[in-house]
Amino acid sequence: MKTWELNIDGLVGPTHNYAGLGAGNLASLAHQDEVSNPKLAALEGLKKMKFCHDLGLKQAVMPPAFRPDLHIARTLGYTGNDSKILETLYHSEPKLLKVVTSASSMWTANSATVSPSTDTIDGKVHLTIANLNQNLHRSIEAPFYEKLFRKLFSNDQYFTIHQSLPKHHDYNDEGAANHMRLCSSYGEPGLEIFIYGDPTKQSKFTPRQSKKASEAVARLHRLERALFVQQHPEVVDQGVFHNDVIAVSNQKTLFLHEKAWLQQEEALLRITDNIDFNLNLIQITEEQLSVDEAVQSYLFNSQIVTVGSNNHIILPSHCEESPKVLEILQNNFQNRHFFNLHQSMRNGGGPACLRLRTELRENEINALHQEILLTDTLYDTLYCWIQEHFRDE
Ligand code: SUG
Repeated sequence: MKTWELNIDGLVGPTHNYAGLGAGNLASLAHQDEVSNPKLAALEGLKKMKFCHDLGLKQAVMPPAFRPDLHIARTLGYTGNDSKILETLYHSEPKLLKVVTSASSMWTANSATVSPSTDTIDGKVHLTIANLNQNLHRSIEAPFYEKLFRKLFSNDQYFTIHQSLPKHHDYNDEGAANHMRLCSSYGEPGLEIFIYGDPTKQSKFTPRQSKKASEAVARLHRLERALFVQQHPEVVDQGVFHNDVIAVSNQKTLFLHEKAWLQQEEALLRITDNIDFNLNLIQITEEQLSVDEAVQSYLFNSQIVTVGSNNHIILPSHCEESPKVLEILQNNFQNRHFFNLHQSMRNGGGPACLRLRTELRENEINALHQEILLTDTLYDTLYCWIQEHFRDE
């Protein structure tokens, strides 16, 4: 049966803003309090989705979480009607106002971890909602995602949805941003790789993904083959707040920086021992591109996708500004596509952050809630809706 890669991108919400809330996320901290343009942000994201759709990939779009989330403010004892609460927060607790208005559900790579049915013992697709426990503004996304995913993947013949892990720092889980998969081709069983951090090894920033959380997700998903790899503590302190800021995989390809993981050589050996095909390893040295330059350009926060027998790489346009990055790309990828995603990038969200991806068989695609699949008509509708209703400042 035909198998597809499905990318589910989050539509940017109309309250998109720069609040400086992303812990360990240098772009978010650097752009705090700048003026945002929600209309442009939504159009930039939509353009990338349309491109993937036109390329012949399966592309879906997730609605933004309802914001401001005044339910949280009420839980914290604020009373009155919505405008009264907003005004009170503005004067007495402006940080909470930023939290409840954040449009952070756009970064769907953090919404969940998904394992395709080819990898699981019971032959079902498993999806675990991320608790996003580390940042308050992101933790309030979990109930939204849970409700949504239960509707989108509502057929329990094919899909098993797991609730988010306990909200305790031992189980910090930020979803697919710290999860990779290698396989010989779509439709073939894969090796799933979970990347976690160790907070006791950090001096500056706390890692977002815990080992216990990764292990729990692998158990819940009943995986045939899973490996656990630790992020290098130094790169976390340099702004690699998720593994997808320094590594990306697709089918046989693993594209990463040499400093991404602790004991990387040993980790790569474990990977090659667990696969039955030749790994296409593209490992970039510090000399070719420093970790700082990788974080600035977001080179590794790209999407590598296969169309027919060709690999395409979808990159943020920041990458075009660096001769070193361009050289790496020219030497390794034939089909390069650059997207201006400046609005999201200023909050630390590149092409890969904006999408949750998985592989689905034809019958699993057909069992999804069909209205989220991008079509030319849905694109036109969303485009007009954004033009008409989103503010530009
Ligand atoms: O969690 N930024 C997000 C960016 C998430 C990127 N996702 C992946 N790498 N997969 C975060 O740090 C900033 C919000 C603000 O500052 O207004 C923020 O939440």
